[in-house]
Amino acid sequence: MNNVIMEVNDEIALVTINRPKSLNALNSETLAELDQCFDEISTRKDIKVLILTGSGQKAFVAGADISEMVNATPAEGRQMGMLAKQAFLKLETMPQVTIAAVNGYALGGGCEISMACDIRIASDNARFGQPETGLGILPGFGGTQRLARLIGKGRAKELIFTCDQIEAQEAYRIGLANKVVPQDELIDTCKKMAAKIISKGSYAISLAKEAINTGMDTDLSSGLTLEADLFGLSFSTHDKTEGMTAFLEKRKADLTDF
Ligand code: DAK
Repeated sequence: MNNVIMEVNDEIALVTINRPKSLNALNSETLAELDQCFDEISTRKDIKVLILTGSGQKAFVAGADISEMVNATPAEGRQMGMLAKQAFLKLETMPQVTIAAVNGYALGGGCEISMACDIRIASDNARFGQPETGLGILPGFGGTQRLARLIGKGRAKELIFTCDQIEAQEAYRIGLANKVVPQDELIDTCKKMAAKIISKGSYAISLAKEAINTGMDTDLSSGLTLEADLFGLSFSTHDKTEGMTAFLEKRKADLTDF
């Protein structure tokens, strides 16, 4: 791969978008590589958490690649949109937990790919924004949908209509970032959170993720039914027997299902 680097250690895949000269802007080649990378990770049992970041100290991802979009035809634009939709949905629905390590600008498609992750940890220099309407387009990699779901309709509309960039602390205040840390602690903080998540029941976490994701897009009653179904399914696992027995025997549980 030319633009994406993946390293796997301790059941964590660190995926770095590596186009620092254009602030890690997403072109079609990078989207295709990410799609391939997410496909691989989603089938690997030896990976429990994916951490997604950008290379360098300045940007996570500064959006879709404007130099590629400027002359694109509507058909090419649609093709790019479908590629991103496919890759982002894989990221959002994979059984692994996904953490965006937002190490600088997360603009347009950058903000959008971070929102397809389960959790966003921001460095103190991170800036989030949806500048698309200033370019005469609207967010097209899920921004109008995921931003409103994460921070509410009113705030999402304000960010999208004004193109304002917000700093990491403001992103934290409105619930877009889960945590803000100094830049030199960003990856370690993500890895520590990943290790804590890995120490829990990975299969149960994947079911909880599915219940939350699907439940957010449905009515409460259907969401609660799905939760009950998946809760019942968790009673069939080794981890459920081991987790509860270990508690009663006052020992640490050895949870292995995934
Ligand atoms: N695309 C291409 N190149 C980019 C880029 C981008 N998004 N962002 C930065 N670069 C390049 C700059 O052109 C510059 O290249 P050189 O001049 O050195 O060759 C280099 O990265 C460094 O950037 P700056 O010199 O501008 O650095 P500054 O510190 O001055 O400014 C900045 C940093 C992040 C504030 C600024 O670069 C900036 O405003 N960047 C653009 C942000 C932006 O508007 N992003 C695009 C949002 S639109 C679609 C669906 C969705 C989308 C597209 C299609 N379909 C359904 C088809 C998504 C669209 C977007 O994401």
